[in-house]
Amino acid sequence: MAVERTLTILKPDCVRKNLIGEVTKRIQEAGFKIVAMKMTKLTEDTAGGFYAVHKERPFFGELVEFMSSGPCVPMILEKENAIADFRELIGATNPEEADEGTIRADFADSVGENIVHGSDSVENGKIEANYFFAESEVVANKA
Ligand code: FUP
Repeated sequence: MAVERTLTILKPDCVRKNLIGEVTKRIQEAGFKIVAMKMTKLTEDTAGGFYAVHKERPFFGELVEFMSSGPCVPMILEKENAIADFRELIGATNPEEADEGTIRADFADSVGENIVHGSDSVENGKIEANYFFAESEVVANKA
């Protein structure tokens, strides 16, 4: 299996609930290497740009408001089969549909406030990683 990268964001609800440590621990214990990480607060423009694909959807306004409501923690994660494995770790977008033991099933309140983002393809992962990180902020994590 190929080594892939995925972009995750520990969303503002994750930060507000003091779950940065718990969620990061689960990510690392599942075998993902963190190769870039920062804390930042998105503006409505940067949140809207990130989710531009959803801009015609009825939930777009709330999504932008939520994603810019407080600090978040984007990370680039590296692992074999990272895209699919990470989406398995976090569970379905709607926490009510997420498998037991997944991050969203355990911690998310709703489909809108669902704790973490995970890229849905290698190609989108690259675009999303570039959205948050300069090449100089990405390290080769050999740990
Ligand atoms: P995911 O890939 O699991 O992050 O899900 P999507 O790309 O489909 O959706 C991105 C974000 O839009 C979700 F994390 C939350 C928000 N959303 C809603 O608020 N309502 C919906 O019905 C679908 C998505």
